[in-house]
Amino acid sequence: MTERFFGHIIDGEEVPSADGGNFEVWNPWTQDVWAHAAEGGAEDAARAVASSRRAFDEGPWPQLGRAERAAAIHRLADLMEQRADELATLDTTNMGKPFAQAKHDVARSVWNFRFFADHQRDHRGEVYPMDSGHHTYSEYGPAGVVAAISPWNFPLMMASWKVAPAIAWGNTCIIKPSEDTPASVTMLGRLAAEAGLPPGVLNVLNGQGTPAGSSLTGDDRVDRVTFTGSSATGKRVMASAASHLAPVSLELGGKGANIVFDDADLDNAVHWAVEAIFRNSGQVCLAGSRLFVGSGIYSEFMARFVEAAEALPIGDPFDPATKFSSLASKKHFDKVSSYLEGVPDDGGKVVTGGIDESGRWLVRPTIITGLPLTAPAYCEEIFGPVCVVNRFESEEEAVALANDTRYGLNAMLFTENLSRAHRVASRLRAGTVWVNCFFIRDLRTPFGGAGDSGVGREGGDFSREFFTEPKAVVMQIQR
Ligand code: TXE
Repeated sequence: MTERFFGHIIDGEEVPSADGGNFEVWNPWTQDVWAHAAEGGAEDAARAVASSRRAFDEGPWPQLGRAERAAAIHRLADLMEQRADELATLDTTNMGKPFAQAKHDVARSVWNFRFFADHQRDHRGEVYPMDSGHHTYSEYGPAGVVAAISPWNFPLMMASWKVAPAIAWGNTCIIKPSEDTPASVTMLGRLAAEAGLPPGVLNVLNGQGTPAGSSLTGDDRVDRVTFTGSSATGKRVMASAASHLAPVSLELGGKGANIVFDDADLDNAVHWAVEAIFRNSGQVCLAGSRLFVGSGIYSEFMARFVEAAEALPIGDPFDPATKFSSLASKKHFDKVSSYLEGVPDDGGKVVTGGIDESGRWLVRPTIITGLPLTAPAYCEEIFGPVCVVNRFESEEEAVALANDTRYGLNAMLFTENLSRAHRVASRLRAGTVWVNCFFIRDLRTPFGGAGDSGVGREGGDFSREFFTEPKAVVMQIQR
């Protein structure tokens, strides 16, 4: 047993599993077990839900004034800021992302808490004057107990997207981080207790999807289920929540289209094409993994894109020079590798990259051309540093190619033609479209996807809709 241990955080205390079970936590760069975490079972899940239920039903959290609740969440954000290096170290060690990116993720997580704390504090309701001599106003009360299930690609940040709006709106929350990355979210639970959040407002349950996650989603004391992960698991989560009619918010996978028109600013387009598929080693639901390039610039664009991909500094994620590192786990390395192994048989050409020969769980920045539109590597989410490229002749063809997918999370387009930018953005079937940029997010705006990319939207007022139980109060004004 290593010294480092991540327990569950229940009722403000860090506790082991009821049966004493635990699992190994890996460092994917060194390929060592560097910690253990509590293996949550049905009994632990039930205990966490009971704790959050009590904290909701008996208070004080849901009844606190908005300013007081905001202040408590800002205290948590302050602590996260003070311990940013520690949190980032946990994510880099546990997941393998370059330390500078992990620091950036912590900063964004802090901002999520601050944003939603202030958003609920400052929010305004609506009043509807009625011709009948009444008026109706809306009230947004907390929904109750939220079960949140988060993935491993942005361990702290994805958790913060869920936890921050959930608790800001007066709910209590149990978060189950991915079994691959329990570290930073457990620390978040410790910091919540240190910040003085009442016991049970934020519980952390560690463990596998089944039984830990499924015990949460299927518990009829849970009022909302928010999940980020694979489309296949999302369907199971939705079915489980349906057993007790808990509304779900699902943020699932993607196969983002990136369209570069002939009139694009090439420096900008190449820069973002690289970021869009190789940041976080491509383990991003928003990755621009299908790239479509106008035939007039195809040769020049490809030469520059390949050169930039090959120039990415690869190495130890704690080395400040590193921009690209290993994949997050052996399981994930095997998945990405299996897609690459199928490429030659499907007629694709690996222009650069491929599986690294070092024995690490490393796939180099990979660019593939010539794949048929039905090949698994072309149409399925690989979730790795693998970009499939096609050329197009017309705007019509580019839009058709981009929309030819079961996913609908995001798309990007690069053009200097303003009319085309608006026209194409409007025709793309995607929850977010970036024009001449990538990865920019304003937390007030809707975020989510269509088709296999998910159900619902989060962000700003969209999060309010999900994490509250809106009520209409009808007042008689004239007798
Ligand atoms: O995902 P899972 P995995 C995609 C990506 C990746 C693939 C598999 O393509 O290769 O999913 O990754 C919990 N009830 N994305 O296996 O299974 C699980 O413990 C309740 C896209 O990690 O979806 C973890 O906490 N919970 C993505 C979380 O669900 C369950 C991010 C995600 O696991 C459960 C990650 C169950 N029955 C992967 N089964 C994105 N959208 O960004 C599992 N879990």
